Amino acid sequence: MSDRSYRFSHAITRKPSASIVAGLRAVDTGAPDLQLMLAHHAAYVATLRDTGATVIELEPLEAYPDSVFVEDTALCLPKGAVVMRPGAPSRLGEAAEMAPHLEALYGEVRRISGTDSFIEGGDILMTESEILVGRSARTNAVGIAELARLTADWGEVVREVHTPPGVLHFKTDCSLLDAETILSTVRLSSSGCFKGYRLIDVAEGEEAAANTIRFNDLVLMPAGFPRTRDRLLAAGYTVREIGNSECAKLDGGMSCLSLRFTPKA
Ligand code: CIR
Repeated sequence: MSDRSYRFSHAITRKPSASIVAGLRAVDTGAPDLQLMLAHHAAYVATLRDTGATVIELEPLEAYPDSVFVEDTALCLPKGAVVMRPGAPSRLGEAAEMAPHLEALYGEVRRISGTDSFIEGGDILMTESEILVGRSARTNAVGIAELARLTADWGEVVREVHTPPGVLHFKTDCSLLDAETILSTVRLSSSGCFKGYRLIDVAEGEEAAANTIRFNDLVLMPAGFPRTRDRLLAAGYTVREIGNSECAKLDGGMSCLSLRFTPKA
């Protein structure tokens, strides 16, 4: 067992820019407050660093309102990184902005390049044995097939699954807690896509708590979901709650804010 899916030496984050107020959102519940988002973001980065990891904090990108959500731009694997092709037109250019940072760390960086291929990191859940990719409004079958082709010689197995209708990304509704265990909403796990894994359900009415990250010894989860937090504590996880009110206005959560990896030279 490699623990590749939750033990990492590095993370990349990007500070939110003032243009964040123009970020994409499914439902408009008001503009995010930049100062509060910066404070939450700083707490998130500090928590990643508390685990001993090196966190590379990139400068804000004003031209891309959603660029704080770096997860969507790439998939970092043990043998190399793959630059994504986001399905949101306003986010396409973010992937190219990330590529040089990955090239500085990884020996090999590949790219999703088909003009019909769309795929965002938020739809991808890497486990110990496979890569689950949810088809969604941002990720299509062509993009998933290209990812499978690009990573086959790295020994990766890609499995196409479905993101629930009306949910932004696959990982909006689930996260990996350890090599065997997945935290999920019932609306997602009832599809049967996690057969063979141990499942912990988020509490009913706390669906927004499903997007957590296991990062080394910690589980980072959004603050404000006490029943799901208590389930994680009861299962033995060490939990850190991070304010997420401003990212939540833009459908973002814990996983979206970082790329997590152990670079291979
Ligand atoms: C978007 O709609 O693309 C952003 N407002 C939120 C992206 C969240 N990313 C993620 O779940 N990986």
